[in-house]
Amino acid sequence: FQLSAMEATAEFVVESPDVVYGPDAIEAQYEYRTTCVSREGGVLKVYPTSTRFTFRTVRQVPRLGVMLVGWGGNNGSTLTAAVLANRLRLSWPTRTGRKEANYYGSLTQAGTVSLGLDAEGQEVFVPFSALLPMVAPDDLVFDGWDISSVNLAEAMRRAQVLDWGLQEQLWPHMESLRPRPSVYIPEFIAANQSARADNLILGTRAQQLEQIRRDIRDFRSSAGLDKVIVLWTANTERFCEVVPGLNDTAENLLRTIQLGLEVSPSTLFAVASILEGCAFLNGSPQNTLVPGALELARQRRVFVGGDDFKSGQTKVKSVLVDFLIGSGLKTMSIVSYNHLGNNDGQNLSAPPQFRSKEVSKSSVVDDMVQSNPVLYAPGEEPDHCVVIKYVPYVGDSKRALDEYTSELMLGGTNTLVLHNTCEDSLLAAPIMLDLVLLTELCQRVSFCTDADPEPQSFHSVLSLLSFLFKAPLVPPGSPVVNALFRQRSCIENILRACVGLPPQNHMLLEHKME
Ligand code: NAI
Ligand code: DG6
Repeated sequence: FQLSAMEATAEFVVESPDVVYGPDAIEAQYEYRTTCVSREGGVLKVYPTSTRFTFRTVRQVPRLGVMLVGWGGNNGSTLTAAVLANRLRLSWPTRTGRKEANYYGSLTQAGTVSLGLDAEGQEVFVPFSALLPMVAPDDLVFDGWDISSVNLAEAMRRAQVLDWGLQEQLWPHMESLRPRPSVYIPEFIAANQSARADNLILGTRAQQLEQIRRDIRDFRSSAGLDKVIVLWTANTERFCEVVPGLNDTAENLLRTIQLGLEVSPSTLFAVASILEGCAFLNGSPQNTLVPGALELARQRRVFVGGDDFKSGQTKVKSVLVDFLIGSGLKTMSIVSYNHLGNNDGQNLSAPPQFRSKEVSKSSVVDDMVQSNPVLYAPGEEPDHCVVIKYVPYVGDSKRALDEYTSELMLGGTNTLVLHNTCEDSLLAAPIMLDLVLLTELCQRVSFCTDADPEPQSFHSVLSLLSFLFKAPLVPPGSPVVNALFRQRSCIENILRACVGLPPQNHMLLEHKME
């Protein structure tokens, strides 16, 4: 018996005539094999298809800046602290011993992929980040906005997420970091947030938009950056209404801003980012990326992604329900309760903001239910109830309780109950990291096919990021995939394609022969 190997060196080269490592780019010829299904006279006919792609990945990684909207919040301050702690190689004492900075929870930094079997028939693993050249998280440069003026050191203390010994060491490095003033439109977030709104961009909507754009340009030039990515990690807003003439097209949305009609702060940030050519990612549940913003992103060829980080309870749900329904059990009831005591929880205690979160947390099993017509009749779905309560005492240490009830054969019932306690922001921070690193990588990938030799990028709605979002945005007409390991395979297999490797199929046929 031999353990699978994790290589000491993460570097690998694909030895194949289909893969060329040039000085500027890696070029890979790739055969995309899939199937096309058609309904013909009551029979499903399945046609295997094959398309030859050429993938090109620029090897040079840029100096990357990340602008967080809501920088002074729990997620924003925790992510900044995490990167600094890793960059400075910090360690600190705790009651259970010394801890060292790491990137646990990050798919790219702490996940691995199998390259294949070695001569002994054992799998060889490398870190996910070794698949293609990626920005190193320690090299990220942070900036951002917050309606609250406190500096990042005070924000870290306010968040009460990190051990004191770590906070003390980080304090001098974070004290000078100050969020830029931001756009506050009180009707979009809970009234209980008004006390922290002391750092505001005033003026008309058009002037606010221009200020955000100036901020992005200022950060890019003053920090000497090649690229900036903007990530919304500010409070959850209420949904905004999608109204023809107001925000349904790019032109209407831009006019709405000029006229000072209704637009949410998050949409204003999305528009500013897109106009500056910066990818925009939405880590909260509200419908920031209204049709007009999506059209603008497409016109300007800028990536957008969303919605709502998939960090804890929903991540488990997108594994567990996949397991249940995928195993042929008929899940009939899902009840998800949680309570938390951080500022996010306080904001979500207001009904319109809770509603945004309820929608994104509830959509996550739809594809799994619809994938199994053996179990579910058309239109049939499990009861699904989502409850969130604000309990200040528990702070960022969120408690999540779940009950899944499924039907077994011959009238049996299977009830699973889960209890999870963890620091919410320590789950979210590595997801934020993966979002920016993968988005940046996707910006360096282009591809063409034999039929269409014109190089193109991925669709501006970057659905490859679905693994990281509760309610993934996808291009119009594209299926939404929520099942976590299908989402992970999508990222892994596309990255493998970029270095000419076949999709990971887990068949291990080598070990199924005599
Ligand atoms: P938080 O409340 O600690 O931080 C949000 C920050 O945004 C605050 O500092 C607030 O002052 C600021 N803010 C509010 N409106 C703003 C605006 N218009 N412009 C700039 N700043 C603004 O919340 P936390 O825990 O950091 O979460 C942030 C967001 O991420 C929330 O929407 C939350 O629902 C979402 N989220 C969090 C997850 C987690 O596991 N922590 C997972 C999924 C989503
Ligand atoms: C309470 O649900 C607060 C929310 O912001 C969640 O903590 C966050 O959306 C994470 O949700 P989940 O379902 O991924 O744990």
